[in-house]
Amino acid sequence: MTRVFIAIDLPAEIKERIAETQKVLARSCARLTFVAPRNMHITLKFIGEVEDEMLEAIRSALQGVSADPFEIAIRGVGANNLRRPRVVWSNLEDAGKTGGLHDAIEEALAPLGIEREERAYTPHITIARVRQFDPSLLGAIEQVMAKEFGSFRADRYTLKKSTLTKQGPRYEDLMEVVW
Ligand code: 2AM
Repeated sequence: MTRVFIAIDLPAEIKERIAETQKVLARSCARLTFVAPRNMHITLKFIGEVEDEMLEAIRSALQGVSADPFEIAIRGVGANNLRRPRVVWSNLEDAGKTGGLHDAIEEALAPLGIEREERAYTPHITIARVRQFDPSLLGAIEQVMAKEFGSFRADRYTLKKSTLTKQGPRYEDLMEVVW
């Protein structure tokens, strides 16, 4: 079995800027797990554990799913719940294009029996996960809330393998779809 998901990668300079913001969040008294810069990404679709045969079917189905290249601006820091966050993330400005790609991927994978997400899709870049909340985290988020991390032209996505280890997840690229 292989644990897989589909994501858009980020330019190195954007990941570096997000890492600077992690330092500000680290000064709060909350217990946080930070996403390593090399692992930062925009998830398009989390699939989970699949057999080899299914993995091949996913590869074939994705061949036909693309978009026209589009601009993504990474701007602002928010959270899944601003009063008591569990996940701290950065938001995207992309005129809904990432959401459109997510829908197209779900459409292509549904015939394989891969379920659509019930929750509405909110494209984001996870920056930190909250292990233990402390109110000082809210002030720390406020300090970085308006940060701009830069923009880039999205023209590909990647099918990734995720291996969970004690040191955190390790991601490997299995396939890249370039538009
Ligand atoms: P997150 O960053 O919002 O937590 C790889 O695990 C990626 O898939 C993560 O970025 C994670 O999103 C996303 N994902 C979505 N649903 C998931 C699930 N049920 N389990 C693990 N990761 C999930």
